[in-house]
Amino acid sequence: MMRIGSDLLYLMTEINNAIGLVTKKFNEFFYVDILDKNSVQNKTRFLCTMRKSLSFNKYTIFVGDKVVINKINFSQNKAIIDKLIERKNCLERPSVANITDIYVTFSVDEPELSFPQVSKFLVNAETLNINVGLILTKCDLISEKSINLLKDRFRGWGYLPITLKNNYDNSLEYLVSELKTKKCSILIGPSGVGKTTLLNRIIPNLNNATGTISRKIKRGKNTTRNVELFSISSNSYIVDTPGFNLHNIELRPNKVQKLFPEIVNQISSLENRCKFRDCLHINEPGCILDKNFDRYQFYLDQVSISKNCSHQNQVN
Ligand SMILES: Nc1nc2c(ncn2[C@@H]2O[C@H](COP(=O)(O)OP(=O)(O)OP(=O)(O)O)[C@@H](O)[C@H]2O)c(=O)[nH]1
Ligand SMILES: [Mg+2]
Ligand SMILES: [Zn+2]
Repeated sequence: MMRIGSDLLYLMTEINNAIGLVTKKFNEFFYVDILDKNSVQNKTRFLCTMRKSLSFNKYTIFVGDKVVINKINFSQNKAIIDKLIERKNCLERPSVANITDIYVTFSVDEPELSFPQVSKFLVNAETLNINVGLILTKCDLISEKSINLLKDRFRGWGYLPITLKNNYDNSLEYLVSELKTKKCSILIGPSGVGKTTLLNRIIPNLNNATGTISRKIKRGKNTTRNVELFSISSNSYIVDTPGFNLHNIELRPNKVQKLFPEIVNQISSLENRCKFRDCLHINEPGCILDKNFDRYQFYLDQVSISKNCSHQNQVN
C-alpha cells in the first residue's frame, strides 16, 4: 500500500510541477521546454505565462532561464511559470541567461571586418567569465593567404578563430561537434555576418529567415528580431541573436586587463607580477608587461574610457 501511495504522489507532483527551460519570449508569453522529457507524456514544449504574483514582483525572466512550471494543461500545451530558478549568469545585450559558451561571430567581408568592433565584442564577452570563442564567416570571399593572416592576428589576441566558408567544410563539422559538448552556446555579432545562416547549417531543416546585405551601406538588414534558443542535441542548446554594433563598455579600470587574454597570459604567475598589485600597465615603475602587442593601444583606450565613465552600471 505504502508503495502505491508514494508512487501516486510522485506521479502527481511530476505532472503538476516540472523544471523547464525558457527558449523564447514574446509579449507576456514564454515557450518553455521541459527538461526531463520522460516525465510529461512526451510533450516537451509549453506556452506559458507568469504566475500573477511573480509578474507583480517585476521578475524579469529571460531566454535561457530555468523555471518551475505548474498547472500544466496537456491538451492545450499550456502551463504557468511558478518560480524562477537562480541564474548562473546573464548577458545584458541581448538579455540571455545561463550561457556556458559565447561565440563572437564576424564575417571577414560583406560587411567588412572591423577590428575595433571584434575587439569590443570579445572584451564584452569576457566580462561573463565563461569560455569565449571567435567565429569568422564568409571565408570564401577572401584568399587563403588573407585567412591565414587573420588567424595569426587573432592568435596574437589569444583566440583561435574557427573559419567558415559558405559551403560545407571540415570546420563546420568541427564546430558542430564542439557545440554538442557545450550546454548553452550563443552567437553574437553585427547584423549580416551570417549567424542565422550558420545556425541553419548546424541544424538542418531549421530554415530560419536570413537576409541579404544592403548594397548601399554594405550592412545587414537586422533580419533576426528575437533571441531564441534551439536544441542541437539532447543536452545542448544554441542561441541565435539579432545583430548589433557595440559602443563603449563601462568597466572599472583595474578590471579591464582581465578581459585581454594576451595580458592575462603574460601576468599569470606569482613570479611574473608587476611591482604594484593594482598596476594598470601604463607607465608605472616596476611594470613588467611587455607592451609590444597588437591591442595595447586598444587596451589603453579602454582603461581611459573606464576612468572617464560614471562608475554606475559598471560590469565588475
Ligand atoms: N559568401 C557567403 N555569404 C554568406 C555566408 N554566410 C552567410 N552569408 C550571407 O550573408 C547574408 C546575411 O546572413 P544572415 O545569416 O541573415 O546574417 P545574420 O548574422 O543572421 O544577420 P542578422 O539576423 O541581421 O543579425 C545572407 O545573404 C547570407 O546568404 C558565407 O559563409 N559566405
Ligand atoms: Mg540572423
Ligand atoms: Zn604592470
